[in-house]
Amino acid sequence: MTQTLSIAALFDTIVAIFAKAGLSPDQAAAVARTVTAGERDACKSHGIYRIEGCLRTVKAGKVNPLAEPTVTVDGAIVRVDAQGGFAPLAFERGAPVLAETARRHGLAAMAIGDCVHFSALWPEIEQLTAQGLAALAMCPSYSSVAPAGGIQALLGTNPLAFGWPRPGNPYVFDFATSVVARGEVELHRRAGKPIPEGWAIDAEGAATTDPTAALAGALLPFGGHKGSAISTMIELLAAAMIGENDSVTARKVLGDMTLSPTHGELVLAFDPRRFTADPFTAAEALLEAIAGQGARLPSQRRFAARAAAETEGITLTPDETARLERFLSLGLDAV
Ligand code: NDP
Ligand code: PYC
Repeated sequence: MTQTLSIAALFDTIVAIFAKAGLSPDQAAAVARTVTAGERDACKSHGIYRIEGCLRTVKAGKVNPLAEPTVTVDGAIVRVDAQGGFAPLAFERGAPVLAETARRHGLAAMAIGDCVHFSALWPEIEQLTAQGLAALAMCPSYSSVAPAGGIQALLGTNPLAFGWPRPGNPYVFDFATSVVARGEVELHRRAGKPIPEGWAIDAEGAATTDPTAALAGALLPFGGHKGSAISTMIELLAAAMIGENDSVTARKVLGDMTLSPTHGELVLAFDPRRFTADPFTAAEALLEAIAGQGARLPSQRRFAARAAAETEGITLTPDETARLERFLSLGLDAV
C-alpha cells in the first residue's frame, strides 16, 4: 500500500534517520531539508533515493558527520570550509554571508571546499532568489560522462543551476550537463527499465539502453560539444580555480560510485539592482513572453508538485516506505 505523509512528517523521519546514523543535529537537519525538498518537488533522483548513498558514505567513514563548516571573507570572495561534512550545511552557513557580500559589491562568489556532495542545486539557488538576488551555482561530481567525441568516463555529471528573482516563484533552471543525472539512470536500473537511446554508451563505447551497461560505461553530455564545453568549464571554475577535487580525482579518492563524492562548489550571487535601476520590468516582459507562447518555464513542474505536496502531502511507494523504516530501525546496519 502507498503511504501519504505531510512534508513536516517526512522531514522529521529523515532527520531521525540521519541522527541515528550519527550526524550532528545541524548536519542531520540540513541534509533532511534538501532531501525532503527533492521529494516534495517530485525530483526523485535527488529525493529520498539519496538517503542510502549518504548512509553508505557515513558508514565508509568518507564524510565527517559532525562537521562544523567555517566561513571567511576575502573581498568579494566568501570561502566556506565544509570540514569534510555534507554540502547542505556548508551552503546554509555561507549563504547569508554571500548575500550580504553580493549586496555590498554588486556581485560575490562563494567557494565551498571539502564538502561531500549528493544534492540538487535548486534548493540553494532558491535561498538566494528569495533575497532578491540572481544566482548561479555549479560543481563537479565524479567521472561518469564521456567528453563529446570521446568514449571514456572523464567529466562528472556536473550540474549548473541559475535563478532570477520574480514576484511569486523565481525563474530557476538546474540541470546535469550530461543528458540526464546519473541518479536517473540508477533509478531506471532499480526499476528494471531500459534507458532511452542517446543517454549513454557502454564500456566499449557502443550506444546502449541497458542502465547497468551505461553505469559501467559512460553517460553522454547534453547537446554534444556544447554540453561537453559547459561541463569542462565547471571542472575549471568549480575545481581547478577553487583548488578542490575535479571529477577524476573525486572518483579516484572515493573508489566506489555507490558513495557520495568529496569536492567543492562555486556559487555566484548578483544584486541586479546594483547594475541598473530597474532590471525587473524587462526581465518580467521576457519571461512572460516565453510563457505566453505556451512554452513552460523551467521549474514550473517542480512548483506545481510542491503546491500539490503542500495540500495533499507526499505519497511514497511501499518500497520507499519499507526502505525508510529499515533505515530508521537499523541505522548504518541497513546499508
Ligand atoms: P532535468 O532534465 O529533469 O531538468 C533540468 C531542468 O530543466 C529543470 O530545471 C527542469 O524543470 C527543466 N525542464 C525539464 N523539462 C523542461 C521543459 N520541457 N521545458 C522547460 N524546462 C524544462 O534534470 P537533470 O536530470 O539534468 O538533473 C536533475 C537534478 O540532478 C538537478 O537538480 C541537478 O542539480 C542534480 N544533479 C546533481 C549533481 C551533483 O553532483 N550534486 C550531479 C548531476 C545532477 P522542472 O524541474 O520543473 O522539470
Ligand atoms: O545524479 O549525477 C547525479 C549525481 C552525482 C552526484 C550527485 N548526483
